[in-house]
Amino acid sequence: MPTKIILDCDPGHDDAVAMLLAWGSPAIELVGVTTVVGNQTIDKVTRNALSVARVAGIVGVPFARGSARPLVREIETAGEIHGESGLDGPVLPEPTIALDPRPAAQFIVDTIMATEPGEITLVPTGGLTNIALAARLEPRIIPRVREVVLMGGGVHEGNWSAVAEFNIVIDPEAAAIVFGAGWPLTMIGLDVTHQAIATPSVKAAIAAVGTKPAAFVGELMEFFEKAYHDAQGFPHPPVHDPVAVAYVIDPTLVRTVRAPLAVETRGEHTLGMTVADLRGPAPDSCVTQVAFDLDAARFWALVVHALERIGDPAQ
Ligand SMILES: [Ca+2]
Repeated sequence: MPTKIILDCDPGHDDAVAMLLAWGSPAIELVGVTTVVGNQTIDKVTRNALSVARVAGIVGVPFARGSARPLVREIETAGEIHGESGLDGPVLPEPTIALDPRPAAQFIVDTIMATEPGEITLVPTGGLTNIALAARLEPRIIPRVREVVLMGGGVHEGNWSAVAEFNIVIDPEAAAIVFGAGWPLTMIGLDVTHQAIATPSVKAAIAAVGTKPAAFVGELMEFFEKAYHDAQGFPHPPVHDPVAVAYVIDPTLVRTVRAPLAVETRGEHTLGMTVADLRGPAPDSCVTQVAFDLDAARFWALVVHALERIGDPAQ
């Protein structure tokens, strides 16, 4: 049985790859895509999600628009990494599917309450605003969620500050709610996603798929490479978000360590830091874990396989 996921995202180049991986994998049933302010404004990332859906031929999956701003803080976007549109590089086709009328948090609540306990895995790859709002709107979802597998944070690395990662630091209060909710939670942070590098051989393998969606990913990676090089000095870009989806497909792709996790919401220099307590074995009550090493070859093979399965959808 494929694992049912809701992908909560802010496309975003790596979010787009995460969507394609989720849609193309036989191990995943994509039951919804929700959008959240992050890499760009909610209008832009929502339009981007719908454009990616058209590229990938995603049909029969509800898309719901989420929060336009973080819980407490002002909006902070990542134009230097993702461009003015949030998905600069390829031509983005006009969306053809209509949004679900519900706000994302309500959609998440309704979907979880309408399915069996333990059926839905939440995969947030943006700020955690929608997920925190859903947990507050209907706390009964918390014990019903199978697991939260999020891209965000890092134990030994930051990218938006010395110690904080973008998805966490743009809405640290929401992250604190989600990390502390009590549901099983796996943090796919920078320690592992900085190993998901789109190297020249990875790009060649994607190009060799020879389809329009694969070419679309190639164009995304071309922009992403230049942006990551100019902004953060990477020779080739780390493609963070699909690692969270890949973990759901095959947890053996990463090494995880159970550890209590907390989010810094007040630090003068450490706002948005994810603090993992790695001092010895985690207590039995600990429901959180953090990912470290990635089997990058098998990860990219999953992405290529998903693109092969998607093929060239009718437009
Ligand atoms: Ca993202």
